Amino acid sequence: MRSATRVAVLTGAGISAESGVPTFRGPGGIWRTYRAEDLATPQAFHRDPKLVWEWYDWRRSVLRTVNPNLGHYALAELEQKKGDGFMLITQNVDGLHNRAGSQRILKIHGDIWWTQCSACREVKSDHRVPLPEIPPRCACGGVLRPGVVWFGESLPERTWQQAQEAAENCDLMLVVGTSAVVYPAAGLAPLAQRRGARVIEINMEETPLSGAADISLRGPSGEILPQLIHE
Ligand code: BJW
Ligand code: ZN
Repeated sequence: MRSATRVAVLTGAGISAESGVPTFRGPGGIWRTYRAEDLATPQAFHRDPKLVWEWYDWRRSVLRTVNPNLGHYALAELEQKKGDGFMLITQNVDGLHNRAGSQRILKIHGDIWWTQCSACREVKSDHRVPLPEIPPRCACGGVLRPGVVWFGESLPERTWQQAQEAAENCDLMLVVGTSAVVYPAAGLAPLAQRRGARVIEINMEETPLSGAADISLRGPSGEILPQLIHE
């Protein structure tokens, strides 16, 4: 941690768990109650945009009541220490890394506070909770969609390219709070390792990545990250 000059960090839902944001898989996970195919695919949105937006509107209302935790703050501090050699790649759409002060962020699955017009493709920030109209509409008359990446969709091209570059060029990668089952994000740590980086995993549980990681730290990221960064 001390000697690394190029640090890439990949985060997943687990880093926000201690803030009170539900994860997707595991106990209390979103996909235990809801089917991903009904809510997080382009087909689901095409079928029932109102249902999908009601779900996102509800998640946005929950996110309004939570705050970043010590794990998010520790990563913002690490960015201060490492400067341009730091990159945070997040699968999270919750905006908590921004609120903790991180700036060098690649949001590979988008942001729940963005909307994208299905007609003119314009992406905008929209923090209204609840939305005044569901589904919300663009000034051009088109239906807006949440600015997130659903199953079967490609990741935002430029952002994904930058994430791959960060993984290829880092000497240390931290992988925090992700089940490491969703691709292509789950391929970033193996990519970094093939290019010679050390990988440290921080997770409450074992994941498909644990065996290959150089170090696997088991526990809550809100406790482990501040310790790692302040040692
Ligand atoms: C803690 C903790 C604490 C708890 N401290 N830790 C078969 C094989 C390979 C790939 C595929 C396949 N079939 C289909 C695919 C592709 C698919 C995929 O990967 N599916 C797999 C699930 C099988 N991927 C895609 O479709 C992607 N696109 C793509 O591949 O494009 C190319 C393509 C184009 C056309 C056709 C086919 C391919 C897109 C993936 C988009 C994912 N979207 C979501 C929703 C985002 C919007 C929203 O929020 O509504 O992204 S799904 C959801 O999963 C979300 C997350 O970002 C993502 C990853 O989840 P994450 O973050 O890892 O969370 P959890 O809950 O899984 O894990 C939490 C972890 O934290 C656990 O390990 C806990 O132990 C831990 N934890 N508390 C530390 N306090
Ligand atoms: Zn439009």
